[in-house]
Amino acid sequence: MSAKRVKVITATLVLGLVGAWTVLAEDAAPPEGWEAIDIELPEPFFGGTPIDYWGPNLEPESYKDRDPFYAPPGVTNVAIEKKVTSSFEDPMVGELEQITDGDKNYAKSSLVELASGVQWVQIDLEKEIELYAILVWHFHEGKRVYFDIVVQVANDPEFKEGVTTVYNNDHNNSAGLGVGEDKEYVENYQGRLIKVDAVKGRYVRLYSNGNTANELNHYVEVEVYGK
Ligand SMILES: [Ca+2]
Ligand SMILES: [Ca+2]
Repeated sequence: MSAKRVKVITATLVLGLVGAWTVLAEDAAPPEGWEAIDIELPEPFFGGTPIDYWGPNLEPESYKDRDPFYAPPGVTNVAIEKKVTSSFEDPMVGELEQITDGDKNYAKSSLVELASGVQWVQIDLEKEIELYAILVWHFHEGKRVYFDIVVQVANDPEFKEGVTTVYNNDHNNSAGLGVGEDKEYVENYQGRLIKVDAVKGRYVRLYSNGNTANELNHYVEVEVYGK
């Protein structure tokens, strides 16, 4: 075997090992004792028109299943059936209580529609809870991107004091809540899982500011994982 060929083989092996190591590092084991949390997904919607939108801040669309979500034992969806309030109390379609009713279907009968502009919905978890994720479905009957998604946790129902922002993809501060560096994303039936680093709070507030199809704001369901 020529010296050159040996070099090529060696280089290939090294690259292969580095590649395998990188995959292992990305799939780093969760903290000891944490469990994969069961998430019930709705039926996907097939069809609709392709999305005609690009932004420098848009995450490439993923067609894969989401990686398992790990959390300490006992973490469940603590938002189910909890009271929802909003900057727009009388939705144009649906009722606010549908945001935590467990129904995540894409159909219009499962949709809550709020007015245009910056609007928020807020879930009262009834007591301070340690949070590990917030999972939101805005809309999944077709492809859309929702703008200025900001998610905050606080013990103050007015969100004036002790506010922790756990997601903000408003890069130009058009919602006026500060500049965020999270990504925009195309909605789908898997919802958006926002990991939260054991932040404690009683209230979760989610902002948005229209979408690629119209200026309105929508929710199908919000789940909050904590204990
Ligand atoms: Ca619902
Ligand atoms: Ca913006």
